[in-house]
Amino acid sequence: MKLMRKAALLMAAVPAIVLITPVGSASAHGYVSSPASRSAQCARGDISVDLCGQAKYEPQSAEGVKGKKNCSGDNGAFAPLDNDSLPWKVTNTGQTLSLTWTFTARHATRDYEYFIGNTRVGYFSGNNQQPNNPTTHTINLGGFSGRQKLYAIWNISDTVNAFYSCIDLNISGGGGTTPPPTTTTTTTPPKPTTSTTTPPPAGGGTWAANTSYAVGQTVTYSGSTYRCRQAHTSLTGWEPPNVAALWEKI
Ligand SMILES: [Cu+2]
Repeated sequence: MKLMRKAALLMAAVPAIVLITPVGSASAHGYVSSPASRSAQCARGDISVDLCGQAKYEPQSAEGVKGKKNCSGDNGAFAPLDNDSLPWKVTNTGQTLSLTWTFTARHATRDYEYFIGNTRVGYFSGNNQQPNNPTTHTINLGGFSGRQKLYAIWNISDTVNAFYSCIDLNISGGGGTTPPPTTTTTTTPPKPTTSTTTPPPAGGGTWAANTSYAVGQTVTYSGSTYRCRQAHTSLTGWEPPNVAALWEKI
């Protein structure tokens, strides 16, 4: 609905531009589809629509001016992509990682940049040409290890804008070559939890990692009781006090 309104506005306001540069006019762009970026996870329904915002419908439209280091491009409708506490799936990888962009409009491309924090770990020139769809890049993760957020940035050559994707990684060290990565959730052993002082409500239990929780289910953690807000499988790091999007303290 929003898309159509946007398109209608655009056509009414700037018909000349639409005629001259049809490729640049649609609100259709690109995102990292493999490994599943945060946008891709929203689009395929891994994350509840209520939590994802517009990324659910337009994973390819996290567009903002160049030079950002975030997941939304500071585009307000895509702000949930910047929320590290949502239950994003994490991709296990070695030091070598292949990433695939899916384009819904093949904008002429200045270049692609990949960052972990402020360190650029990948760069590919686009030669100001239209890219192939899809386009795959293989990067080296520069010795980073453990849980990292990779910023994938597609810089357009004929506008001030870029498109942003974030990929959550669990990187194993070494620097050797590794097989192509597969998208999997991390599996870690349950963390020991402290004993509770009050008995849990009916259906409750002590929170544990790698456990499926349904909406409304209650658990105890560190002596407090929490109610599940969104069905999910728990992971270490998603302890109820850490993830307000998943657990409501009661
Ligand atoms: Cu576009």
